[in-house]
Amino acid sequence: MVKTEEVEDAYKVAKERYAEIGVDTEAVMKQLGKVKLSVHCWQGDDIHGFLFPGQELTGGIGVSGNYPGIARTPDELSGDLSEALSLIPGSHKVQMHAIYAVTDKKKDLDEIEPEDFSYWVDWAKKEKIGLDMNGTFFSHPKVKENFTLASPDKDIRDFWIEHGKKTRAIANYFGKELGQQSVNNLWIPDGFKDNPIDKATPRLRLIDSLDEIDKKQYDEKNTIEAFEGKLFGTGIESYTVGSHLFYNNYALTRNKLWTIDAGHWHPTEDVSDKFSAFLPFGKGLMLHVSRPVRWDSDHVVIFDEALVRIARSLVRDNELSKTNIGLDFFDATINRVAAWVIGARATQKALLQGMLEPIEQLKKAELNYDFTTRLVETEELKSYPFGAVWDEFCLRNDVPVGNDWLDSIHQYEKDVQFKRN
Ligand code: RNT
Ligand code: ZN
Repeated sequence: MVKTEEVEDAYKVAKERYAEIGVDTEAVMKQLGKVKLSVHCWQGDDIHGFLFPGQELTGGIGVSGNYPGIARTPDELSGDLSEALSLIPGSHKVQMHAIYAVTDKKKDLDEIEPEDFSYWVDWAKKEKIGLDMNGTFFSHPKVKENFTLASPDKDIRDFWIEHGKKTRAIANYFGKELGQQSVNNLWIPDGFKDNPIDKATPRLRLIDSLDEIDKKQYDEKNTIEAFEGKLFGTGIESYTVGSHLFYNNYALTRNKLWTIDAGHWHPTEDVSDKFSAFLPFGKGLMLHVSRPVRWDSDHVVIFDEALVRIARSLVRDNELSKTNIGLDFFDATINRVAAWVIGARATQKALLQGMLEPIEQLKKAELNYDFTTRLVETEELKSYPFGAVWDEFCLRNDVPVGNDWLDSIHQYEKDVQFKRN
């Protein structure tokens, strides 16, 4: 167990070191405490949901691994989420997906209503958190040849349009009940494995479908839509209807949010460079913080350079207030509760490191063409004692410091997860 006095002593030293360069660690911890992450429910059960037991995962995404203890029921999933949230400092949100509706009736995706999510709203009230929403446009027989909203078949499009409308009513209910705006994210798999002849018409159909879904007005205090594009999916390599440029333009012209999933780009692209190119024109961003390894593999987010860049850009460019930071990864080779905690804590650490910089000073150096100072200071900052501030932040937020949270996971496995079979 990490000793409290040691954490406090180390923090005192770190506070001094940062004060010397004009960084107020107390103010930074306050700032970090205000950043809500939107933790994705689907890491807990490998994106199965509860509406269609046994349904195969489709849409060109995939989960691998079979670590014991997967959540199989709403109570198991909400229990696991509560356990994860208890190990993540601060107060956050949870992202739902349509397939997580909890109902005794046999309902399809075009029939779900707000009441089918009352289970989650009651749970969120207990946890004192907000909920975000995602439509589920995959893992369903009405996905025809990988097409949904852009399908050439009117009946297929109509089914998914109705689904989209239902998700908006549900997100509106989340916002109303929980008193926090619920972001309703839309991602569809539509696209072709091989080279299409007509790239234009599917996109025009998608525009019509989206406009139809969004016809009804909802109070933005309660909900707003976000649109997530992508480069490709497995089996959908040659053409994606909802590409990045498509949704960038759609979000801009409809005054909605654009979702940037960190795994949806060419591996050498720096997604953090896109925020400041979109935000001067757009309403805001939703992020799906993820980790691609060679492809859109959705590995658990770790404290790596790509994550640090994302966090630094948000902080340095003052974009936190216009950005919803959601997580999106799924790994079944490790404890699923630990996966949430690893990804969330890594994201917070990256934000903290980004905040522990003399940003105004660095901006001044840059304005004065003093690139030597810029490089020296940013390099030296990397070995400043930010870990001591992180530990203090955990201590003050009443969550385990350092590796100590692994003991909680082992205990939870023994008491709860490994008893499931
Ligand atoms: C797929 C998208 C999408 C999904 C979730 C489960 O590539 O990233 O966000 O991961 O809807
Ligand atoms: Zn995503």
